Amino acid sequence: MNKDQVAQILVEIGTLLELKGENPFKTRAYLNVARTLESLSEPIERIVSENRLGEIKGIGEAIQKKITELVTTGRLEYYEELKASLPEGLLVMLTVPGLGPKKVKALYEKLGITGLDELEMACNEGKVAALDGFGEKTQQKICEGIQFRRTYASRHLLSDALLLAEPILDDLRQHPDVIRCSTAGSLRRFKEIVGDVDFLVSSKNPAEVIEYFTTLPGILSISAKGDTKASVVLEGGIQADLRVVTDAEFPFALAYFTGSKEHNIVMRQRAIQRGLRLNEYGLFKSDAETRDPALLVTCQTEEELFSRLDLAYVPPELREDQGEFLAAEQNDLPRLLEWTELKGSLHNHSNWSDGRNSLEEIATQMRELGCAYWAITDHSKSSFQANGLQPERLLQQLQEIASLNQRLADEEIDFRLLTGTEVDILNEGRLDFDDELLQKLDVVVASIHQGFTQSEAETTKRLIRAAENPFVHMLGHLTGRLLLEREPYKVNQHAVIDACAETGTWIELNGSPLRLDMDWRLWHYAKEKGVKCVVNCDAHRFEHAGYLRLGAGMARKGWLTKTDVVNTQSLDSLRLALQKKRGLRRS
Ligand code: DGT
Ligand code: CA
Ligand code: CA
Ligand code: ZN
Repeated sequence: MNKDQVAQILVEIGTLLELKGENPFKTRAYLNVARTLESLSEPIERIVSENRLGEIKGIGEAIQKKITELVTTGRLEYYEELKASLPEGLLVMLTVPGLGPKKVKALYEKLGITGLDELEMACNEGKVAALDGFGEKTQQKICEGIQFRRTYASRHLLSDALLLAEPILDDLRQHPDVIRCSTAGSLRRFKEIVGDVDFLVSSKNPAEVIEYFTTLPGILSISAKGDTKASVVLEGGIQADLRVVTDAEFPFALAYFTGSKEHNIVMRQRAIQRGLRLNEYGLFKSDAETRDPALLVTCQTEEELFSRLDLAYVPPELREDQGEFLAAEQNDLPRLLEWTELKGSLHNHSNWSDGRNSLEEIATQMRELGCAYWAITDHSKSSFQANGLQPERLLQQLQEIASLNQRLADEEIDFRLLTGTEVDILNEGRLDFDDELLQKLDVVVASIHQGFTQSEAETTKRLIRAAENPFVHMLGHLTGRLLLEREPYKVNQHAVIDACAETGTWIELNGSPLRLDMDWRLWHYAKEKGVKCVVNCDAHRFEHAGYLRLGAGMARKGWLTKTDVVNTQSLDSLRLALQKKRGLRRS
């Protein structure tokens, strides 16, 4: 158990004691020791094994014993008992923004509340407001806090976290005491779901930066505030951590706090193999844990750090210990897709089905955005809940798009709408439109929108059958998952990828924040099989064009390059590519 983990348990003990109504002097002692531990410059294991805890100021004998037990056995009897002596729900209540130990204790003792549900009920009945020291306003705040907690818990969509993190990063960047700053953790690695948001700053004046950070707009409450780090709750209930380091430490801390843990482990091993030690403070010429500046191997940037370990720079998205070390050693990392290389999305909706905007509006907007093309793939007739198009309506739409494109051509504008459909894959794998109609369309996306409860074998067969249709260009949102909302349907994705490889069918990477489907973990396999990716917005309104960036980030995480992604091509070569599968079948 490392010092941070020990510190965290000490903090929790302090909180539990406070909940029990222990005297404040005792509870504060735990918090103080936790602080001291966090700022230690040497590993706690060594201090304990050399029996030197007593030399550290402010750690009394009782707490020394507890730390020793934690470090040597990984658990602490006293803590376990303390935890067991209180209802578990009280700790959960503490995670509601605005509720501290004092309030939770009062709610428990006076109203017998031991969990979120009971708390919510009591709020609804006005019982909380009636308590001494609470009142209407507090009750209202608690209600909102419960909602936050429910909705967001500790897993959040990447897009939500990015939306909150980017303005904060901008604010940090502008502060005169900030030398360098970055996001870190899973957000920087572009994981589709993040637990919390991590910020890293280098500064000569950490106190100023911490003060500034904790008062930024968008910060709901402060969970912890120390000399060099702070934890806060952002709007929407997302937790965020800030660490402030010296500028010399910055590249090392950035690599460390970007993770992943698995990636970090290998980095540290590589350092050891070279007679070095790597930690969050630096890379040191030493064969034992240290942060002695005299031993530091200076690196200005992460690039230098990687190079010291005989590695090419590994982009954050690839730091999952999924083969990046082998590739980086051989200088064989792919040049990852840039989102600006995308020339348009091939799966989008208009107000002809369930989208918001008209064809005309879409053409204008996407052209101004700098796209070269944009496919209109409204739903097919069986998706009646999404206002799917009957064949006659689709034919009408083709005419409208043709005349729109004619106007663009007349005005010598380098942009075209492409015609298309997102055709439903029906239960047995038949398509919702017949081949004769599909043949008339520039782009055909085939997706499943119903029958989610079929067996894996059935669903897999459905998708393979759709891929076998010569008029289907790509499969849309392969698993139907809605992140944090709906599980993917059961499907053998590898088998479907194999079928796509055989039939020359592309697979979509749906950039919608809830989908990001097909998952980044499978693209490596698809790429090996030669299956191309299409990064799509599945746009239902203008703003969704931004999903190109999210989708591209996921494509990067899946190791994809420009040539792996179909919609990086110019309109002319895209048209040829769209003809290819159909041509194969005819000859
Ligand atoms: P999350 O927040 O659950 O989505 O995932 P991360 O990866 O952002 O994890 P987080 O926020 O707990 O920590 C950020 C990074 O710090 C993590 O990716 C690696 C590093 N880190 C944190 N704790 C440890 C640890 O105990 N050991 C190692 N090797 N690295 C750690
Ligand atoms: Ca994190
Ligand atoms: Ca964190
Ligand atoms: Zn769809």
